[in-house]
Amino acid sequence: MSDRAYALFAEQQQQRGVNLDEVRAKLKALKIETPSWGYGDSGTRFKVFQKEGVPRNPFEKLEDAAQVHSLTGLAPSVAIHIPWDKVDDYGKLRSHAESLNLKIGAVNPNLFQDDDYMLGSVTNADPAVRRRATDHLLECVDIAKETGSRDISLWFADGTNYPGQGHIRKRKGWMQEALTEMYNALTPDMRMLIEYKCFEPAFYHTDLADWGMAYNLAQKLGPQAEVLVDTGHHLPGANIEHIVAYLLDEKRLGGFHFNSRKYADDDLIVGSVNPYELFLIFYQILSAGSDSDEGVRNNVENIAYMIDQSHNIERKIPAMLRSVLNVQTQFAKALLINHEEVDAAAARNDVLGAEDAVRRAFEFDVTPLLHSIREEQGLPLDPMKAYLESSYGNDILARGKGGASW
Ligand code: PSV
Ligand code: MN
Repeated sequence: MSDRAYALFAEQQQQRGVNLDEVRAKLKALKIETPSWGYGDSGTRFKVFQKEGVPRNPFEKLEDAAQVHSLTGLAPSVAIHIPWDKVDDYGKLRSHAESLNLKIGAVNPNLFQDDDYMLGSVTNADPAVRRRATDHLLECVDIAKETGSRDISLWFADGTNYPGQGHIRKRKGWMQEALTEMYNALTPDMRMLIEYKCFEPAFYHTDLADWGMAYNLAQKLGPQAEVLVDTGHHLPGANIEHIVAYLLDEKRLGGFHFNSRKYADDDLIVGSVNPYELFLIFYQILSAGSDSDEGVRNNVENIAYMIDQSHNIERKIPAMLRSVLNVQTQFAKALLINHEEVDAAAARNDVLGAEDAVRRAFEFDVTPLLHSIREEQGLPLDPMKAYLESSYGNDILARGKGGASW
């Protein structure tokens, strides 16, 4: 892509009233956290395919994540899942991350893979199981202190498969009890991000099934509790950007787990199925970024953008590269929306004009802009090509098969 292509792009955008300095600054500030489990072997309930070269431990997961960051400049932190990433010395894991120019990001407690949790973790009718689950949450707060992580992301598989199997209201109380204990253990700079999901693995009811339940709980807990929106966790047809706008207005949008879905929680590469949805999510966020309420603007500044995907058949590192690049592309397009133009059309009840002002931004080719930003940052213009031409993918084959699952 030539300087000429960028010059043409810049001229076109300036004519539309887009402030390109601001666009460039926002693009350079975009940070997307990748999940350690996205580098490991994963699959469906039918089969986990084992791949050659998959990291064998959390240290190697960080090394793979460092490739994604060094080629894109977009992914400086890595979320961990405990016990998948359990190590004897978290200080050592943190130093390893730092030596790779990375940080450890959100700590994710795992309360869904132990036989004790079959009928629930923090909502189990057995107080001993609830105690065990709550202790794991507290353990994760301690780990976050050692790794220097701000966020602890909570997702519960808790739910029931049949009417009558569990007492829904009692379980609601137990959930609140456990999270209150955890909340009280947070240091003032930490956040608790509460994730919801409509179903799976429970098929009748899920204790935290939607954003309203997560929001209600966050409100009861206090200002350090916020809602995490996993884009794959809604019933078909849900308007995710509306949920995003609502939570932002309430100053409770903690972050995202980005991925794509066609049917349920498919965990496919973000932007591969519905890039327009991703663009519209960013439209809501950018519009809140200039809100007159300082609290809303602060919320926008503190959103944690994270990937949460399961690469079942595709190679892990290129899949993660594609994911962060897709997010960057849709973010760049959303930055081209002229909000004044949209608002003016809406104010004169020009429905089609308003829709056009939003959609037009999506239709621009942002490649010259992204190339120009990467050039300025000393990054390869095409990070995917650079990775495929590097020897890294071949070098890691020496790890053999049978690496970490998740
Ligand atoms: C559950 O489906 C989820 O979205 C949660 O965020 C988990 O922590 C993650 O996927 C990995 O299972
Ligand atoms: Mn998730």
